[in-house]
Amino acid sequence: MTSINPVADYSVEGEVAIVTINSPPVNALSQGVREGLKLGVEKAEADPAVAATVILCAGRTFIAGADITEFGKPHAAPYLPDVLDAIENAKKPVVAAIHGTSLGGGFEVALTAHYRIAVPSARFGLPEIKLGLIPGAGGTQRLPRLVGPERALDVILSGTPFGARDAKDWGVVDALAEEGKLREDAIAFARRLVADKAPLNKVRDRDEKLAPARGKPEIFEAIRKANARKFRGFEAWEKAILSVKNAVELPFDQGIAEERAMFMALLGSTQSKAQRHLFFAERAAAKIADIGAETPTKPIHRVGVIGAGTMGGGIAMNFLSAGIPVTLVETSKEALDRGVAIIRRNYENTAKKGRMTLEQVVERMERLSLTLDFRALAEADLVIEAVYENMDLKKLIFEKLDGVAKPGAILASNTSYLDVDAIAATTKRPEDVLGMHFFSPANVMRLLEIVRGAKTSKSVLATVAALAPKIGKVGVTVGVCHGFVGNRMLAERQREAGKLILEGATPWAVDRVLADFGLPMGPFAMSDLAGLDIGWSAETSKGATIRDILCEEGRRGQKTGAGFYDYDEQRNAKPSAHVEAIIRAFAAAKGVAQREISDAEILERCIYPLINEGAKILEEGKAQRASDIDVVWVMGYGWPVYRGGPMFYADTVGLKTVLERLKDFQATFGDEFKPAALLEKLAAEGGTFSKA
Ligand code: 3H9
Repeated sequence: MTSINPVADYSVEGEVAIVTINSPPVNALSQGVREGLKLGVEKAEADPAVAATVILCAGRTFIAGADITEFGKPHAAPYLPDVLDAIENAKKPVVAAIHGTSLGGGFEVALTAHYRIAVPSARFGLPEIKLGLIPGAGGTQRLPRLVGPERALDVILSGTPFGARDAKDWGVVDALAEEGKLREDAIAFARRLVADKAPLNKVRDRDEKLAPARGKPEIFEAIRKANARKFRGFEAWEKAILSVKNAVELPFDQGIAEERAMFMALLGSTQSKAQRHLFFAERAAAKIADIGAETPTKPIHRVGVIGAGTMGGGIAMNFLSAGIPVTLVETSKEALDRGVAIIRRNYENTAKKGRMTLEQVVERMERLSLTLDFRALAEADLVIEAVYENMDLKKLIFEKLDGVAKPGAILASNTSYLDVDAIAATTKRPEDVLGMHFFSPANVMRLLEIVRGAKTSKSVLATVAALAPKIGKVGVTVGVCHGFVGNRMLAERQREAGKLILEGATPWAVDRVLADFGLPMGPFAMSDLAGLDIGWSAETSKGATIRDILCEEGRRGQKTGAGFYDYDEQRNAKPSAHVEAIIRAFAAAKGVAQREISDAEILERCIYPLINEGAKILEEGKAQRASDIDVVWVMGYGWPVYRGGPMFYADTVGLKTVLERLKDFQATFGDEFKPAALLEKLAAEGGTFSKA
């Protein structure tokens, strides 16, 4: 074995050269890997003893894509297209031997080889769309030639990997190797190619899967139409469709050139920068400054959940799905029955959609124990309280839990606002207490705010942080403050939205502006969906707010057919002139003058105070880093990924601009807009939140 460079080795077995890439953790296509591949293949070409080449990767995976950390920085030769040319134009067959994940540029390397062999557990995909990109090294031109444009677009637009068996069925790989014997099988495969004088198969020359689609633009139109909602706001989707259409209609070299041009343009776009930022933000969120790998974690074999309402049920499902048994506790049989019926129905619906088998539904339900006896929680390693937001009730529950839970058990509250330290203080073991704030629907939303109390032990925090990915969540560690990170910032937006409608913007205008910005829905549509009467009581309501008036009239949101909007039978929303009149009268009674309000003002009034609050959260150390706040907003509140989260968005707008607008608003509307000191400081230094 000889070393080509620090990340690539070259060896020869019989007549087969093996170029091994070894660049942990994921063999991404850094300069060294590109160089290793090119020099390795060239060496094999020049070596008279060699008749075929195998490209193999060491470690846990084949090449997982371009090196994302290199994006946006000056690029050093050799460039990927030149590497791919060297592979494809080799005169001796090149075989890609694949294990782990062959993604993005890594899959494109494999598609350039003349043959592909993979172990059954290998996975393939073009996830560039998730980074606001399209494949930029031939993926949009070669994959359609192997599997047809529709299936290729399915892979490219979903960004979701597919398995080796599908790859074999679809003609993406030529052979399956035995699990764990990839090297031997790939060498044997290469030897057979030599013995059979097998041709140098170049995917670029294939046409049989493209020909049937030629002259049929309706194929692409149908894909656009079917996904219009999903694609809204994103730049890369349309480019991906266009590029695959090029594969069908243009000569290969022209298709490649166009693909490269679109890829490069997207690489420089704010959208792709935002999505790349989130890729690293999601991974950074898992790291907690003072907690290293040496911090011991506790085993979690059984979880207790207190409360079988919507939240409790959803929380329980996360653990049941991850194979962890759950004891669900309620105070009445009716509540327990209702809760368990919802869990079962949710699973059965998933099964109906084909995303789970009926056996899996049964398995999950069998992991669920139901009880009215609080003492059953004694068996649990982690107990999560999920009753409604009432401090007295939560304190009572934790006091009782303290007497029941086994020593060392983790005691968590799913509170979305309340003081976790005050809750912890009701127990004799505040070091075992923390917040686990799930987002509704808790079985779907990926965010988990992990609320670190003043006394929470490192081991308890490390355990919950490690548990988050096991139950499909991205855990973000936050400090104790009212509403933590997400709801504390949301309150700023809600306050301004409420003020804006009094000042003359309609609820539909506010909702439209925020939906156009890319949020799934605006605050008023959201209130209607959630129900205006959450936390409202008919007995104490005195028409003191617009919400009170609407609820008193029976307009309690979608469920009653009317709220801020009117709803038809299919729950389609229609603006209500009646509500506009209510708001006008209310504003007049309060002495608020109404005026025309521009879309720009609506957006800035709703978004900038939220960003300002994010800056205060950072100042106070309630979030570890600005990117954690971005993760919270993208995963928990539907902030558009192509805008990277509120703090990243502020960076793209420019902190000086955000600061100036806040100061304008402060001068007009008062100190609710007073800029955070951190924002003032960064704006003065020309800094950004990302680099703060
Ligand atoms: C592309 O290929 C463009 C081409 O079409 C055209 C080029 C011209 N680069 O996720 P993990 C790091 S676009 C740099 O925790 P897992 C990651 O940050 C690219 N670094 O592990 C983490 O670092 P740290 C298309 C990368 O086992 C560590 O590796 N490819 C890259 O759960 C471990 O990652 C993709 O989009 C990278 N490409 O999952 C694939 N990938 O430990 C992106 C990972 O410091 N990657 N890192 O936090 C993935 O989807 C997952 O990482 C993978 C492994 C499934 C591979």
